[in-house]
Order: sequence, then C-alpha cells, then structure tokens
Amino acid sequence: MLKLYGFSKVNAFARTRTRDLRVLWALEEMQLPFELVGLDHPAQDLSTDAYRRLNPFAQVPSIDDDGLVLSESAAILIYLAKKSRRLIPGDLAGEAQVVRWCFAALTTVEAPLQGLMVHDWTADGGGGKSREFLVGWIHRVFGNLERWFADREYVATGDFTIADILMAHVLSAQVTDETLVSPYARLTAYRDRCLARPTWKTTFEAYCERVEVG
Ligand SMILES: N[C@@H](CCC(=O)N[C@@H](CS)C(=O)NCC(=O)O)C(=O)O
Repeated sequence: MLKLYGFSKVNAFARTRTRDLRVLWALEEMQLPFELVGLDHPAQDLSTDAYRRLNPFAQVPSIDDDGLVLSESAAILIYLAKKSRRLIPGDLAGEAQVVRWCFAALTTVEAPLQGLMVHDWTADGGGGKSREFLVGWIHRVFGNLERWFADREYVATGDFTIADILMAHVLSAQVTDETLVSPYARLTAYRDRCLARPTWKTTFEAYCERVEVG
C-alpha cells in the first residue's frame, strides 16, 4: 500500500500551506488508495534517522510505495501521474510540456514568492531595497504568466494536469499578500478555477480537520 508522509501537527503559519497538500490533492484526483502517516513537526518527527532515509532534507512530503521511496513534491506527482495514467498525457511531447510546467511552478514562480515570504518573516518591516527587488521580480513573473493565460485554460495542456496542481498551490500557498496577484485577472481566474475543483475542496477540508496547530 502506498504510504504518504504528511503533517499531523505544524505551526499556525504553515498549516494550510504545506506541500503535502499537493500530493493529497493529486491522490484525490487520481482516486489512488493510500495510507497517511502523520508527522508531528514540533515533536521532531521529521528529524529521526528513519525519516531521513525517506527524505534527505527531513521535510514533508515523502512517499513509500511498496519500497519505492520518493521525496520532492513534483517528483512524487510525476511518479503518481505516470503510475495512474491520470493528469499527464501518454505521449512524450505532452508529457514534456507537463514536466516543463512542473519545473516552472517550483522554480521560476515559487522562488521569488518564497524569497518574499522569508524576507517578510525576517526583515522586521525593514529591508526596503531587497523587498522592492523581490516584489518587482514577482510582478515580472506574474505579468508573463498573465500573457501565457491569454488563450489557455490550463497551464501545460488543454486539460487539467499535475502541473496545474503545483502551479495553483504555489499561487495560493506562497502568496501571502493577495494584492500581489489581484492585478492579474487571467492569472487569478486560472488559480481560482483550479481551486474550485471539488477534489481540492475535499482535500483541503480533510486536511484542516486532521492537522493540528503546534
Ligand atoms: N522542494 C521540496 C520542499 C519541501 C518543503 O519545504 N517542505 C516543508 C513543508 S511545506 C517542510 O517539511 N518543512 C519543515 C522543515 O524544513 O523543518 C518539495 O517540493 O517537496
């Protein structure tokens, strides 16, 4: 049976934003059976030797699929999509587009958003110039995505894929200031279209019910 290692307890800021949600959402879309192993972050459950054998960075998420161990949310989603033959095209060209946009979500888009988040945690309201740089970087990325969505419903192909799970999650969980994204009507509509899927609502509600603040 596929085991997913996700949070059972995590701090209040991270709760509702954590990357195990990407895998939980994908599993809900794919209707794959799994067993959830809940980890308590404040109790140091991620820092054991046993867990580091699954995830060398001592982070969530990880999976163990009958001995096949994987970490990194994008790698896990690509594996699950190929295993279930869901949310990824079967042809090489279509698969390449999905992989391209999985990388884009977690590098080109997530990096400046995470940079700003970390800046705002640590700068105590100061750091004007570096904040200005990060905000400008985010607007450049969002402006380019807005152009990309001029004639597209989903990011990688004509259908909803795992790249949309990653992109929509990044555009919600990593955006702490909605005014950053609200000027981009097509981008916002795209994100909200993905998050309106019943599979996301089911996933998010179950997570909120289960995961404790600590
Ligand atoms: N690149 C990794 C990042 C994983 C990651 O940052 N996980 C966070 C939760 S969202 C974590 O486990 N943080 C706990 C820690 O670093 O102590 C992925 O996409 O899976």
